[in-house]
Amino acid sequence: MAAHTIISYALLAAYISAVGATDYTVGDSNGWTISLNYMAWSTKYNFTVGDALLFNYVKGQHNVYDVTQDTFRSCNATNGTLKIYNSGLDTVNLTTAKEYWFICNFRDHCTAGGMKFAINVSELAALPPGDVTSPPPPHLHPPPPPSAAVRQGINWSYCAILLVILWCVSFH
Ligand SMILES: [Cu+2]
Repeated sequence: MAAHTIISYALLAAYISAVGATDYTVGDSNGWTISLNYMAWSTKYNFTVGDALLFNYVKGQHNVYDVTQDTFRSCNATNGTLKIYNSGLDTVNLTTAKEYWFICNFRDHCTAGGMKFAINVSELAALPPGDVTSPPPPHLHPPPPPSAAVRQGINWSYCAILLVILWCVSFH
């Protein structure tokens, strides 16, 4: 197989791993707690379908309500609650491209404690044109077997150096 084909696959694989699903811990190292600005936290990231939010808190001291926009605004979860999480370590899979609203429904944590935020989850981005060399037609070359680097978890920079050496040997 030509070296440039191998490089194409390596770039494609690297790109896929770069855009892969991400788990975001809400509040980062602070977790889900009062007196943090979660609206500000939520603007730090771009969330896409397949990502997940991890809510980390002491069970019984907080909870997580996935709510409608109206309930998010009012902090009144009498209705407009889509889902409730209260394990203390909750994973919320972002499965749909839409706006999500989350509050804590413990006492005044939503109204006064800052425990509310909204995120806009977008579809997975398409491959940008020109960013990755087109792979060859599938029937001309069989797909490469999983490389040793993938199976053994050797890091990508090591793999890239090997490919550059291979490329140099092939063309020079
Ligand atoms: Cu709370």
